[in-house]
Amino acid sequence: MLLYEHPLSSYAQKVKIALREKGVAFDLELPTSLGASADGGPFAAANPRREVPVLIDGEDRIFESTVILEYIEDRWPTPPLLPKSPGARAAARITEEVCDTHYEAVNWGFAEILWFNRATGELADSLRAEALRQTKVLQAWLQDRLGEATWFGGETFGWADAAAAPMVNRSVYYGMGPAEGSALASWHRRLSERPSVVATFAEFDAAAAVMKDVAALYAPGGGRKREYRDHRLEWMLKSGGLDIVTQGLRDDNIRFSWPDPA
Ligand SMILES: N[C@@H](CCC(=O)N[C@@H](CS)C(=O)NCC(=O)O)C(=O)O
Repeated sequence: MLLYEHPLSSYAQKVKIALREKGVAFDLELPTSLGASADGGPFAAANPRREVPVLIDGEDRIFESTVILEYIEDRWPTPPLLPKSPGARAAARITEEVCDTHYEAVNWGFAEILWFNRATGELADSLRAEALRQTKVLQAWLQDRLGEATWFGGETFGWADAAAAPMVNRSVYYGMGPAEGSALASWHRRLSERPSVVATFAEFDAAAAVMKDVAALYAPGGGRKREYRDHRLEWMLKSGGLDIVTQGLRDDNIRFSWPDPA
């Protein structure tokens, strides 16, 4: 079992938490071609989008973190991460969907400034302020779904917890975590004690500590391109970062999703 991943990827973290909850052994590999224009190699062959995570299980090569999570649940049903009732299963999937699209895009946008230096001065300030404002909206939405429960699904840690964990933890890392004393803050603290999450967050912290060096590869002339796709691209545009996109096109250090233009 091999997982192509990046330790900072919230999608990869969600998958690692699920595998670890189920006690499945796996190897981790950061694809050397991630962000590079070269598209050869087994990673690109497994996922034409050239995005992590990708799970390789014998002949099965699975990309898209939600599809991977479904595969994990089918292949290793015990302990289940999805609840039993159709309504509760749908609720867990909705939490995941919102985290993967809306919340992740905000976290990504903040990192474009923090790590990838895509804006300075007033533009950076206004994008950071916008990220903070939107983070509060998303945390209020999550808090409402959590209510007073221990986990998003009630008594048992599950699907929605695995999906929301990397998102909220990233906000905490940014200094934009849930308000002290809130139910969401207590949930984050509880979560951070689970072995599956401890391991996954430790990998995140180690990678975040060297991120400034990695970012140089994505500077103009560095040879790597950041992927500006769907929700992330929308975040940049709606939050006031249109100039960042046009500058990235001029510098040729952003890319859109597959298939690549000629
Ligand atoms: N919808 C995909 C999104 C995966 C994704 O965007 N992964 C990012 C890392 S967080 C990536 O690999 N980007 C490719 C790149 O930056 O070149 C999923 O859920 O797996």
